[in-house]
Amino acid sequence: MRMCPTIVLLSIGFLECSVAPGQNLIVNGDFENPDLLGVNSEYVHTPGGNAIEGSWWISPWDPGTPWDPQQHTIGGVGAMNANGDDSAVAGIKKVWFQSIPVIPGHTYRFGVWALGTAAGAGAYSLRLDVNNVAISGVFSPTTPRVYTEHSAEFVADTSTVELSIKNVSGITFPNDFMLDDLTLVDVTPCLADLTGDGEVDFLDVSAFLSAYDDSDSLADLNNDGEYDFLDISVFLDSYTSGCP
Ligand SMILES: [Ca+2]
Ligand SMILES: [Ca+2]
Ligand SMILES: [Ca+2]
Ligand SMILES: [Ca+2]
Repeated sequence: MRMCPTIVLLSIGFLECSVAPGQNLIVNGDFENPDLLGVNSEYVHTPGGNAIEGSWWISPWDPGTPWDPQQHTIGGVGAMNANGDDSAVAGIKKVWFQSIPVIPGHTYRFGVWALGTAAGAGAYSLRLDVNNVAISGVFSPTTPRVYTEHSAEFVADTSTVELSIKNVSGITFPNDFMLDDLTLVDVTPCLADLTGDGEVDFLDVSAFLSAYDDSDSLADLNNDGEYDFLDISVFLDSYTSGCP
């Protein structure tokens, strides 16, 4: 996300401040980086492939054979393979985790595409956590060998969040799955985008000032029926942080 300095709005007010919509904040969430950048796990890394319970390897960068030749990224080749942990601590062991800077108060969507070699809870029982707190229920596949997306939203209350994926069942077999295309996207409603085009720029300033002058409900950004400095404050906050 590109931040618009407050001074731009206050002193000039007419510079465009566009941002890339839907930017993925996870590093190497598609596992296409040959150096396994950003990949962390509490499972055992077994580059040679499946050897023990509670292990992982990333094909094709690790020499181990993947559970399935498919990966999810269009035009890509890499995906993470995991053999689920079957110990008493399966429910707290992170298959994958990464710490990511975020904006407190913003709403984010954490998503993962997963493929199980079987169907049902025995294939995988994945849960999405933020700072070790569950933000989702437990996801299992209904069909073997098909990538399915699972996701959940949360509001950040810290400036860095640790995202993690846990396989909570503790089952030994089959419990073999693949992960690909992990995403974290800021889905906070963009209040300052009064024109609804996904960007904040002079057109929104103009629309806000005009609606404010007319006591048009469009300018009542805090929804209290009044048109005052509180709405201007909400507009400025949203404008300066830009659209997600
Ligand atoms: Ca991939
Ligand atoms: Ca297993
Ligand atoms: Ca706009
Ligand atoms: Ca108001």
